[in-house]
Amino acid sequence: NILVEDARTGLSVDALKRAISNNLFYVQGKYPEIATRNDYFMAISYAVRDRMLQRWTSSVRQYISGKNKIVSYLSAEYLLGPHLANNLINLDIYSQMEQAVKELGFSLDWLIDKEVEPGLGNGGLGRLAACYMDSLASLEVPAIGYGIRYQFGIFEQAISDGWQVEDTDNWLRRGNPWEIARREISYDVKLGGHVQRYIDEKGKLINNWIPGWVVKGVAYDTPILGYKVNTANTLRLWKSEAPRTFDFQSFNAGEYSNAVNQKIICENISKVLYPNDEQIEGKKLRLQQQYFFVSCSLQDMINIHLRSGDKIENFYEKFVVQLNDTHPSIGIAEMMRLLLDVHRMEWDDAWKVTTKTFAYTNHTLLPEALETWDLELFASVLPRHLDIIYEINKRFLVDVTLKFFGNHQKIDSLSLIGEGRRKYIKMANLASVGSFAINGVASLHTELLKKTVLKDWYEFSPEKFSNKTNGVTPRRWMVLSNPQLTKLITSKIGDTWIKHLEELKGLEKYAEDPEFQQAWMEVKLEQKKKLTRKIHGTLGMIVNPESLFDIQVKRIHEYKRQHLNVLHIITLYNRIKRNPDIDIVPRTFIFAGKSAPGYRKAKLIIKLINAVGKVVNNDPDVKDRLKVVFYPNYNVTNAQKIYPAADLSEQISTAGKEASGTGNMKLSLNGALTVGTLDGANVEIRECVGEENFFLFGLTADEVEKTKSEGYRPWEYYKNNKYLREVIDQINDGYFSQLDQLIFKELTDSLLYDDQFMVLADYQSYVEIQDKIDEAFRDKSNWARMSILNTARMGKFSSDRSIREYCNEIWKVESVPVELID
Ligand code: 26Y
Repeated sequence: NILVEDARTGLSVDALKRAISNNLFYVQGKYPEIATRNDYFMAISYAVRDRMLQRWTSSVRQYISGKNKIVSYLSAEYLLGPHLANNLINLDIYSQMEQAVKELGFSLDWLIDKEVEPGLGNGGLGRLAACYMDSLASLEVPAIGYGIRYQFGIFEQAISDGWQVEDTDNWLRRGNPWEIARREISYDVKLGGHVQRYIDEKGKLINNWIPGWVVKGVAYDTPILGYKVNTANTLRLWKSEAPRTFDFQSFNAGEYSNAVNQKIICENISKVLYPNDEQIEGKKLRLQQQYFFVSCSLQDMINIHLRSGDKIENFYEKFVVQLNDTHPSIGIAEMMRLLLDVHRMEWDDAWKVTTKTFAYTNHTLLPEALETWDLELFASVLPRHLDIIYEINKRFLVDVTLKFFGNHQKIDSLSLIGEGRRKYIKMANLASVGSFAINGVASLHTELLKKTVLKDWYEFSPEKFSNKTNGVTPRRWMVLSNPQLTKLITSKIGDTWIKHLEELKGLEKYAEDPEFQQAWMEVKLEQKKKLTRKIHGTLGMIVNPESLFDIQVKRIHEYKRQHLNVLHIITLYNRIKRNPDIDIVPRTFIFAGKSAPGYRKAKLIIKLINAVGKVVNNDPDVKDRLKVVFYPNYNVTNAQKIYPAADLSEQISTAGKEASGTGNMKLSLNGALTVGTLDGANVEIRECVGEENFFLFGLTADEVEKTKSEGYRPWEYYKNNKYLREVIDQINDGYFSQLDQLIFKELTDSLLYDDQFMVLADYQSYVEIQDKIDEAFRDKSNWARMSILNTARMGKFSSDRSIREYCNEIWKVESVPVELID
C-alpha cells in the first residue's frame, strides 16, 4: 500500500485544496485576493512535496541502514526540466490536482507553466543524467545523484537581428520549492597550497597538504520520485560557501573587506555552469568546480558508509560510483587521497578499493573534446593530487611496459601525462585506469571507441569495455509531454507500457487500421496546432499546421550539421523561384538550439538560419509553402512542446561524430520519422523501426574515414553540382544578407576548403532522400502507418532498459522496494 494518508498528506481533491490554502496562508502569509501566480505555484509545489516526503525519508532510511549497495551517479550536469508535472504523474495525483486547482479557480496548466526549470546542464549528457535518475527511482534502485547547485544554469538565449544573445539564467530568483537545504551536511574542500612531507614517529612517510584556501560545500537535496512506487531517491547538489572560520579570522584581524572578498571567491565556485560542450576551455575555475563537487560527494559517501558501522576497506560493497564522462574523474585521485592521507591506508589496499568503486562512461568521439589539464595549472589547484597521479602513472606504466615492451607509441598514448610544448594531464586516461568498467553510449560509438580514442586502452584491458545504449524516460517524454498520444495508446494496449516500454509493440497490429491511423494523425495535428500557437505567441509568425513539420532541435554544432539542413532549404527555395507553380509539399522547418557563446561558426549558423528564414518566409513566390522558424531558448520546457509536433526528425550528423543522440529517440517515440545518417543510436533506431520506416542518407563512418584518407576536396563537389554551387554562391554573394558578402564568408570558406564534417560530400544524397520524404508525406495513410510503427518499435530506447543493463552488468545492484515508515 503506497498511500499513507493523514491530514497533511491526503490525496483527495479536498485534502489537496486544503493543503494549498494552508500553505498560502500559514507559510506565505497570503490570502487569495493578493496571492500571485507564483504564490500559487509555490503552494501547489509544497503540497506535492509534502506528499513525497514520507517516501523520501523512508527510502533514505532503508538504504543507509540496509545491506544494499547504492549507486552514486557523479555528474557535473543535470538537465532536469520542470518538476511539478513530473511529480504529479509519478505520484499519480495529476487528475486530483487538476480538479483541486480548478475548484480554487485556476488552471493547473497555467501554474505548471510558471515553473522556471533548473537548467543545470548543456545538452545530451546532462539530460541523460536526469533520465537516468528517473529510471533508477522508478526501478526502485537505491541511488544518489551528486552534482553542483549552480546559481546560474545554462544561459537564456534570445535572438536579436538573427544573432544569438545570451542572458543569465537566474533560475533561483523566485525560490525553489523542490530542494531542501541541509546546512548540517557540509564538507570542507582544500584548494591550492603545497604538500609538506615528513616521516612521522612510526617511520611512516606523511604527505601533509597545506591548502592555500578552503571552501565549504553545503548539501541541497531534491527528491527524485519513481513512477508509482515508494522509492524517492536523492539528488544532492553542492553549493560552495566560505567556511565560517575564514571570515571570522580576517574579521578579527580588522580586515573586513578581505573577509568579504574571501566569501565571494568561495561562492564563485558553484556560481555558474560553463556553457561549452564538446569544446574544452582549460579554465582554472572549472577544475575547481569539478574537484569541489567530487570531493564533497566522496566525503559524503565515506561518511554514510562509516556511520553504518562498516569498515573503510569494504567501501566498494556499499557504493559504486559512475563517472558521467571525465568531468568527475578527478574523483579517482581524490578517493586515493582520502584513503591514503585521511584513512591511513596502504597504497595497494587503497588502489584496490578505488578500482573496485569507479566506472566510466565516455560520451564523445571528437578527439578535441577529450579533457586535459595543463600540468602547471593542475598543480596550482591540486598539488597533492598531482603527486598521486604521478604515482598511479608510475605503477601503471610498469604494467604497460611489461605488456607492450619497447612500444613507445603505446606507452605514450596510455600515460596519464601528455608531453608537448607543455605537460598536461589526460583525464580520459585517469578515468580509464581507475575504473573497472568503461562504456560507450551506443553500439557504433562503443565500437569506434575501441578502434579510435580508447584503442590502446581496449588492447590493454578489453574486459573493461561494454556498450550501454542510451535511453530516455517515457514518463517525461511521452506521458507528460504528449498526454493525448498517451491516452490513445493506452486505449488500445492498456497503460503498463509506461513501465515496460517494449509493450508498445502491441500497437503494430493497429498500424494498418484506417480508424486508428486517423486517430493517430488527429493527435499529431492537434500537437502541431498547439506548437503553431506557441510559435505565434513567441515570434508572431504564422505557420501552417497542415504542412510537414521538419524539426532539428539540439545544440548548434558543425558536426550536427544544421547548415546541411539550411542548404536543403535554399535548394527548395531555388526550385520555387525557377518554377513558382511547382507542386511541392509545404514544409515548416523548425530549428532550436544554443551555441556555446564563444563558438563563432555555430553562432554564424544561427545567423544563417535566421537570414535564410527572413528571405524565404517573406518571398511572395513562396506562397507560404516554406517557412523557417528558429524557436529561441531551447530547453527542456520547450523541448516538451516541440517533440510531439514533429513529422520529421533531423538526425544528420557526420557519421562517426554523434556518440548516441537522445533527441532522436524522443522524436521517434513521439511518432516522427527520422531522416538520418548511420551515426550514434540512429543505427539502432533504424534496426528497430525497420529500414523501410527510416530515411537513410549519407556516407557511413567508414566511408568518411576513407574519403578523408584519400584526400577529400570539398571544392570538387561544389564545382560538379550546379545546384549546390548555386546555393553556396547565393550565401557568398549576399543573397540572404542584403548583399553583405563578408558576413558568412568564414562559414562558406570552411565548407569549400576544409569541410571537416563532409557537408558538401553528403549534400546530394541528403537532397535526394528529402525528395523521397516529400513523396512519402503525400500518401497520408502510409505516413500514418510508418509513424505508428516508429512509436511501436521504440521500446528498446527507454532509459529503464539502459539502467537495467547498468545495474546487471556494471553496478551489480538490485532493486530494493521501499516500505513506508511512519
Ligand atoms: C569538457 C566540457 C567542455 C564538456 C562539457 C559538456 C564536454 C562535453 C559536454 C557534453 C557532452 C554531451 O552532451 N555529449 C552528448 O552526450 C549524449 C548522452 O550520452 C549523447 O547522446 C550525445 O551524442 C553526446 O554528444
